[in-house]
Amino acid sequence: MAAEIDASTQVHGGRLVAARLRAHGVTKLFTLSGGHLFSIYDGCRAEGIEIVDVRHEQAAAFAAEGWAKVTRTVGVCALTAGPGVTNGMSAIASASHNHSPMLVLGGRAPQFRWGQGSLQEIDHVPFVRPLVKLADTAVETAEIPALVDEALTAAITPHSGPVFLDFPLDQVFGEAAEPGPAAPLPEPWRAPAADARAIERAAAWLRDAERPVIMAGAGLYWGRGEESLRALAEELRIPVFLNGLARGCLAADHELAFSRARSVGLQGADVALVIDVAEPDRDHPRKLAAELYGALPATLDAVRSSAGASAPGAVGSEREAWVQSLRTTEEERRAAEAGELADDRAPLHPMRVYGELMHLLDRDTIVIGDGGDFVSYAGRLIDSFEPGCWLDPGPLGCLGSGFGYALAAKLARPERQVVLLLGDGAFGFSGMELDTLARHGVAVLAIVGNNGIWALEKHPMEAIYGYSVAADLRPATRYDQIATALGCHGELVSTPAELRPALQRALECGGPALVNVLTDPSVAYPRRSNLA
Ligand SMILES: Cc1ncc(C[n+]2csc(CCOP(=O)(O)OP(=O)(O)O)c2C)c(N)n1
Ligand SMILES: [Mg+2]
Repeated sequence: MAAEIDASTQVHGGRLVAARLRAHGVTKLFTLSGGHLFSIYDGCRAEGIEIVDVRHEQAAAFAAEGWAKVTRTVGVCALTAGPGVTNGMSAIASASHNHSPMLVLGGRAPQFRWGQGSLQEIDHVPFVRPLVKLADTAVETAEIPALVDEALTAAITPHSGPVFLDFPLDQVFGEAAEPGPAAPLPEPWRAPAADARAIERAAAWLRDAERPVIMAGAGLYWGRGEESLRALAEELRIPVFLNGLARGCLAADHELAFSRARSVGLQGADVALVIDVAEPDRDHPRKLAAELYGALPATLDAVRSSAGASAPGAVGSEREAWVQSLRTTEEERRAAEAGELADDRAPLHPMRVYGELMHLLDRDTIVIGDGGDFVSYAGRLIDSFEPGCWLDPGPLGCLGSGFGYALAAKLARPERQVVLLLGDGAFGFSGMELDTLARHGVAVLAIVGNNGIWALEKHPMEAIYGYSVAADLRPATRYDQIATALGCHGELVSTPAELRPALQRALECGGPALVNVLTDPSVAYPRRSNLA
């Protein structure tokens, strides 16, 4: 239980940081040790914020992003001055692309001798600022609480994203009075709907369409629009396609949820309702009939009632034929996957890995992808049934995010299965975090698709040049032995028959586990473009 601070007591800056985090509901701080952060640690200890220490700052920062993705609250990490912050840059960029609300606390060399070359002295703010919604330095101990409030508010305000504060050593170890209670953070998803005329226009388009679709991305998830989306889709009988973080906002087995029929659906549609994080001043590839900028639940509810869809005959009979035609396509394409899902080659076809795994996943399993082709297959095959159950790196596509995401996901949802899908190349970026999982007893199941190559690069390079360079790894590396050396359960799988029992043992072992599956390097994911 945290000791109360009375307003007249002087406390150190680290305690001020932690008290504010605690007041706003933060329960975990992801970090890697550095003397510049000691007073923040001391404050977290006093305030009852759990400190989760990792083996590389990129994992701390990706864990903060992962926490945000799973909980839709701000994820927080503390990175030591200089190299700690520079090591977190990829995750900050990733959070920026994904609109993940995340607060990065940086250590900083002391202010009283700034410019004299203190250890780890570098001004972070200029290179962090282009990637974040707010980047600032706490130049006075007393201003720390207000700065933390401002940063958390900025992170959560749409479009949500990362924010950065750094704390000069002398200021964060110095003392000031605690300023009293914090104002609650905003809840932007409760804000009013978009402009009523735009809503009527959109509603009319959707009601009168013959072949409407809804396409939604991460913005649907951040905006907590899933319930309103389902009600709208059901009342107007509109097929729904979801990508990225929006997956699971409509369960994959809902009669209006489609994935394999997406290209057919988008090409055949006469009206599309696109829900995402479009910026008002961004050019759109196609002319828009109506633009709706408002809170998602209120806006989608208003579109639904304005369309008056519950009135008998409000939606034309062509609508059912459209839904049925997409269902036929969806089922045909799913049926066509059956052969590869049961492929019995050894080393395994990546599809077979998912053919087995699918039978072992719960409806609310959180699946995390970090890799190339191995994860592309997962993206095609793994169905999500609840929001926040599919985490991939997003548009920045940064390899190495998976262990941080998985650590945070399991800490945020300890009662659920968390499965981390890794390419063997991807494993190398943060494989030492197996040690973090073991030390903190975090029962993530990692599955390595071990093809001994950087497949997503090797196959395209060969297609273009007839040869490849810098695209090979050691074949059959024993990542399972690395796992056991670091205190986790490890399994090697060389044949399809071994796979399901190995996965079962790994899921039942009660702790972190890695299943190292040897996969066929000759299999290339059938993709239309590589870099677009
Ligand atoms: C940090 C980072 N470095 C490099 C890349 C480029 N890249 C994208 S996929 C890929 C290959 C991944 O290989 P692996 O994880 O083994 O998966 P595979 O394609 O073999 O299934 C590479 C190198 C990237 N996206 N991110
Ligand atoms: Mg590989």
